[in-house]
Amino acid sequence: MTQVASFTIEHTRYLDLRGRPTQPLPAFAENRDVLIALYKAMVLTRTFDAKAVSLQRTGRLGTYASSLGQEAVPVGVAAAMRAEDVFLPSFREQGGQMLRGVRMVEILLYWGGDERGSDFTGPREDFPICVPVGTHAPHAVGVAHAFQLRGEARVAVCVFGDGATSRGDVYEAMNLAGVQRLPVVFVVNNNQWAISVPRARQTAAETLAQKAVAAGIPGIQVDGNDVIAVRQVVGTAIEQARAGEGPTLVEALTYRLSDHTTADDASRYRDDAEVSARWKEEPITRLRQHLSDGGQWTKTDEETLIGDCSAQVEAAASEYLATPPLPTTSMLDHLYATLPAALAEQRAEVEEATEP
Ligand SMILES: Cc1ncc(C[n+]2csc(CCOP(=O)(O)OP(=O)(O)O)c2C)c(N)n1
Ligand SMILES: [Mg+2]
Repeated sequence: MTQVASFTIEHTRYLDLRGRPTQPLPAFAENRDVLIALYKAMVLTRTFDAKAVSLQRTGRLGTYASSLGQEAVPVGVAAAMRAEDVFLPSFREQGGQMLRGVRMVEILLYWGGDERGSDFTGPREDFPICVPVGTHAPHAVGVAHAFQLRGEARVAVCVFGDGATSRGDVYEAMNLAGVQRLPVVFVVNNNQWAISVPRARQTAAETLAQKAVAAGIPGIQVDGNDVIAVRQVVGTAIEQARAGEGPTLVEALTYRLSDHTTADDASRYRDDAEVSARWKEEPITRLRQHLSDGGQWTKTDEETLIGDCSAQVEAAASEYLATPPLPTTSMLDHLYATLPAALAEQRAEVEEATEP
C-alpha cells in the first residue's frame, strides 16, 4: 500500500483566555490604535445586538440573530479586508458589516422588513444579508470569477456557519474555487450550533477546516474568540488570494452565547452549564484584559466607550423608528426587472388590500 495523500490542519491563537500572548503577536497588533479599533468595533457590535433584541422584544423589529460572544469573527474578518473587496455575510455578521460602513439604521431596517436596509449607502458592492443557509457561497465564487476575468486585484470574502458546511452549495462553491484558483476566502463561523443541532451531530469530520481538503484548497483553523488571530489568519488568506494564489477556507472556532435568533429558546435543547462555561472564552473581555495588562486601556476609557456606543446605537434606533414604512407592495419590487405574471397578480392583490 502506498499513501497517496495526507493532510494536517493548523490552529492559530495569539491570546489565551486571560488575554496573555501565547506567542509573539503579528506586526499589526503592536499598534495600540489598531487593537483599540478592533476592541471598539466588538463593543459597538454587542451594544447594537442588545438594542436590536430589545426592539424585537417590544414588537418594533422582526426576528433578529444576535452575534453575542461571536463578535471577533466578523470584526476580525472585516478588519482584514480592503475597502474594494466584497463581503458576503450570512445573517450574524453585523459587526463586520458595520466596520465596512453599513449603517446601523440600515441593518435595523433590514430586520424590520424594509428593503432599503439592503441598499447600503456605504459599501455599495457588498452583498446583502443572506438568510438561506450557504446559498451565498456560490455567489462569492461568481464575484471572485468576475474579479479574475477582469484582472482586478480584489477578493470576495464569504462567511457562513458550521451548519452551512453540510450544504451542497458550500461544497460546490469550494470545488469550483479550487479548480479556478479564484480570489475568494471562505470563513466558517463555527459557533458550535445550527439552531438546535450541535456540532457533533453536524458532521463526523474532526474539523470543519478539513472540508477544504477535498476541494484542493488550504483549510486552517483559528481561535475565533481571539480577534488578533482572526484578523491575522484571514488577512494572510486574503492577501494570498489577491496575489493569485487561490482560495482558502478558514474555520473560526467560537460559541453562540445567545439563542439562535429571537424566535428561539435555546434553554430547551442546551445546558446552562455549557453556556456559562463558554462565557469564560468570549472575545471582548479577553482583548480588554490584554489592553489593560499593557496599560493601554483604563476604566475611564471603558466608561467613555460604553457611553459612545450607547449614544450611537440609540441614534440609529431612533432613526429607524422614525423611518416611514414602505408600501407593502415593495416586497415584490426588488426581485425582477419585469415581474412574472403570477407575481404581478399577487402584487395587484396586495396593492388593493393595503391601499389607504
Ligand atoms: C436553506 C435553508 N435551510 C434552512 C434554513 C433555516 N435555518 C436558518 S438558520 C439555520 C441554522 C444555521 O446554522 P449555522 O450554519 O451553523 O449558522 P448559525 O445560525 O449558527 O450562525 C437553519 C437551519 C434556512 N434559513 N435556509
Ligand atoms: Mg452555527
